[in-house]
Amino acid sequence: MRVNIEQDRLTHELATLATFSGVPNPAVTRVVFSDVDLQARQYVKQLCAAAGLVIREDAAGNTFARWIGDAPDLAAIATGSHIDAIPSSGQYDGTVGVLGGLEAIRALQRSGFQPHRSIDLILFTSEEPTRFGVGCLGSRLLCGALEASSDQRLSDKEGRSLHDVRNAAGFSGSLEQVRLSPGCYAGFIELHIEQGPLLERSGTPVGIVTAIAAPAGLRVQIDGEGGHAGAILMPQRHDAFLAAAEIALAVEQAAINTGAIDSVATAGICDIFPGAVNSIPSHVKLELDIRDTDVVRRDGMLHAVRSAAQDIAEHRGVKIQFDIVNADDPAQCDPDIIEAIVQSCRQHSSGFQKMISRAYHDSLFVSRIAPTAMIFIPCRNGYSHRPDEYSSPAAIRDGVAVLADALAILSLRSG
Ligand code: HGY
Ligand code: MN
Ligand code: MN
Repeated sequence: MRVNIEQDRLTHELATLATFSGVPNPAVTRVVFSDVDLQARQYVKQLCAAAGLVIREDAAGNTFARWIGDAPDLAAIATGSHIDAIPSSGQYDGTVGVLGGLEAIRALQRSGFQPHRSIDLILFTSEEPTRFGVGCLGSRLLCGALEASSDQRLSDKEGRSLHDVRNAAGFSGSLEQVRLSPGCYAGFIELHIEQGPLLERSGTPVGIVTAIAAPAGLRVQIDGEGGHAGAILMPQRHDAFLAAAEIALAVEQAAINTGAIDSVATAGICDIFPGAVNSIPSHVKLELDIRDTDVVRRDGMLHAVRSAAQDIAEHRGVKIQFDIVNADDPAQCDPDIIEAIVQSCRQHSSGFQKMISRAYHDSLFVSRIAPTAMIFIPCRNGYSHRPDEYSSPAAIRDGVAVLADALAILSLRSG
């Protein structure tokens, strides 16, 4: 199938979506259920409606836009990603998979293709951990990796529960209804920027993801003793921030000590209380991100960091509370879905390389209820989660074309 991707239209739509942001362009901040997120959702739904797709939203805000096939009772095929964006990030993370997925559907429509299995475009709620501390909120709920009781358990920095925030955003109903059963989809493909430099370095237009690394998120609360920065002498101090600093260095060391290049660990959030230059930090909240393609190595890093923290607590005379927010298994992508993407690359005589994803994605959880794989496209210097994140219109066009034909291949597969 030779589909024709309307590159300029898609470029314009991505640029328009980027204007729904809490910070000035080119940076994007779009926290889930914020006003700009709701405006962005509205914009995407308008585009889906204009393409004649049938739209439904679940109680968590996952949004499904369906192109009904001539076998509506067969399990559908789906594509999609997220539009929420971490503070001061870029315009392409997630959005390429949502608007690119829509353009893939529109290109198939324009080509006269008639889907057998229906094709869904999914906008997953809250892929980023920014507001509620855990990533992939919507896809976790869809596959049952997050229980409905998280509705009251999860809250944002203002102490507002997920329940209250999502209801205020117009998403009511029980989270019990969100869960989808295995087999609900016959295949899922997510198009996403690589968020790494490999494809650009090798000059390869398409990455086919075979596995997604295992992420873990931790929240560490450190209680020391505060006091006057001038009056309290060094031997008397129990400085919560210095304990946090040692923990951050232990996190880095844990990743280096595995000896594996796939082990990564980051201390991305450090909130100091009271946060005055002349007051010794009495309390610190540290948030850690630890990942590996190998779950045994990942758990070894968690153990190493936890035991280092115990030593630090002892010799600094502080109290340390460790909470594991999430420690997820890695995902293996489905060989049949991978094969459909390979077939599509061949149809487009597009070069491809198979690779793992070190970033997590909604595919990590969709893979628990549907055969799943991902298409990566190059991004400049591998930059992501920063304002200069960029993927060229041509790279996006090529990724969307491969996605379109892979969806067509899967849609025509009978039961
Ligand atoms: O952090 C991640 O891997 C994803 O970009 N949220
Ligand atoms: Mn991201
Ligand atoms: Mn993403």
